[in-house]
Amino acid sequence: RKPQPGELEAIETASRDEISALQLERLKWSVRHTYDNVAPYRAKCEAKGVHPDDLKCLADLAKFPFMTKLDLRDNYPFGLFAVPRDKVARLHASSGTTGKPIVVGYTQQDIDNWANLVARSIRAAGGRAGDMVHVAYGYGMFTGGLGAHYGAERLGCTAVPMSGGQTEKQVQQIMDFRPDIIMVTPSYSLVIAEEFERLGIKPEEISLKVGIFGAEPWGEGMRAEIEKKLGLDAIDIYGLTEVMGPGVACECIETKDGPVIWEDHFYPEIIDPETGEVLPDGSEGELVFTSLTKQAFPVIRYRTRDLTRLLPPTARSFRRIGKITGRSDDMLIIRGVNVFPTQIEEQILRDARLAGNYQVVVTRDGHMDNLEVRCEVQRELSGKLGPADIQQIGKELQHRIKTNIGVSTKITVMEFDAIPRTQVGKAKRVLDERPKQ
Ligand code: ADP
Ligand code: K
Repeated sequence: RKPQPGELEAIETASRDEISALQLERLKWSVRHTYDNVAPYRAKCEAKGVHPDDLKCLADLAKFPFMTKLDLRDNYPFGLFAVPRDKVARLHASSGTTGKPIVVGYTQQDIDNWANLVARSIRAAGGRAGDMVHVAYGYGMFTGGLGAHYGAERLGCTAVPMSGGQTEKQVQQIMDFRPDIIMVTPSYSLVIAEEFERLGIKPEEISLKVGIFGAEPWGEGMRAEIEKKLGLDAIDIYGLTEVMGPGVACECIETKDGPVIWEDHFYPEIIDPETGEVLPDGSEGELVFTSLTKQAFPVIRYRTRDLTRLLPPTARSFRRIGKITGRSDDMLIIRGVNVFPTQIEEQILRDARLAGNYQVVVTRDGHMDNLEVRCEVQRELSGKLGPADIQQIGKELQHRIKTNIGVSTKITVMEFDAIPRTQVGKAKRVLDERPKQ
């Protein structure tokens, strides 16, 4: 399934000089476009004393201000869009740090580029026109489902919009339709694999040849396990809503050595998360992206908070990213869904019966992450509520978190003062008890 000569786009095997020249030309356009059309971005540039004319070479980008999730939150919902609302063909959303999600938009051309890049990603993973692609990423406001779907169709594949959940039906359908490719979170792929095991179906009886896995970190151990249990090649795809969605970078089947960044559309930098200084390729730091072609929602130096390294080109002329080793903020990824402790806090505080002290405990049960929220009733209610009241409080909180953040939780409502207080410094809100990758 290694791509044959002629199957790749010319830019995928271009020289580094050609790539840099294209990047500079597009970068100038993108910075100018954002400066001219996004008032909050222009204000940031003015405050820093930089202007699009200052961009003469790629390295000049380091003079420009960063964009962060906070900028998206402050300009909710459409304040950072660079085109009029009626030119926006699609909206998607992802978790913000608080109750309000962050919202991104795409013009028809943005959707088109995205479909092309996901098609390129599926091809890098070994997919070809005519293959059947079972999409088990969630559809809806998340970018995963529709992003994968449009890319599969663009490559000329048969897209199966299964979405997440209903594991028995997933397995039944894979057996009946015989897809070649599955696109899903790595953790859920193992749940599907276990259902196959339970039914006594062997890896060699499963039609899948390639799995394209993303939305959460996973390591080489997990790759080996997925490949063995499902009898396929497991490929890593990376992306984030703010920058586009899945397909910002994707591994190639012939090397499986880290996602290749589609550098003709996204310019990467690695920075020191403390100082903001740009670090040389190979150093570990925070990944920063600048979009080079996006019209509706351009990002200039967007801080992903993902910690990783930039690696030299191998299977393609573009650079790669190493495994994501962590985050420079407190975002948790639970079954592919981004969750901030502050979002949980907000839902707890909406119930006047609950005190503000809480703890979020993340554990791994088999392959799936579980989130437990421990909270306390107010001092004056402590010891006075019966089990039915306690249960009701928990049920309501669980429902609010599910509807507002999109993640299932186990809720433990405790008496006042049951969660240990820290005497010094910040409260320890998150206990991450998952084994290290
Ligand atoms: P997606 O649907 O691609 O997960 P989100 O915006 O919901 O998009 O989440 C993006 C975040 O998910 C990234 O910043 C990163 O932390 C994580 N992520 C996405 N893909 C990967 C991957 N292949 N490996 C590790 N982390 C990933
Ligand atoms: K995610």
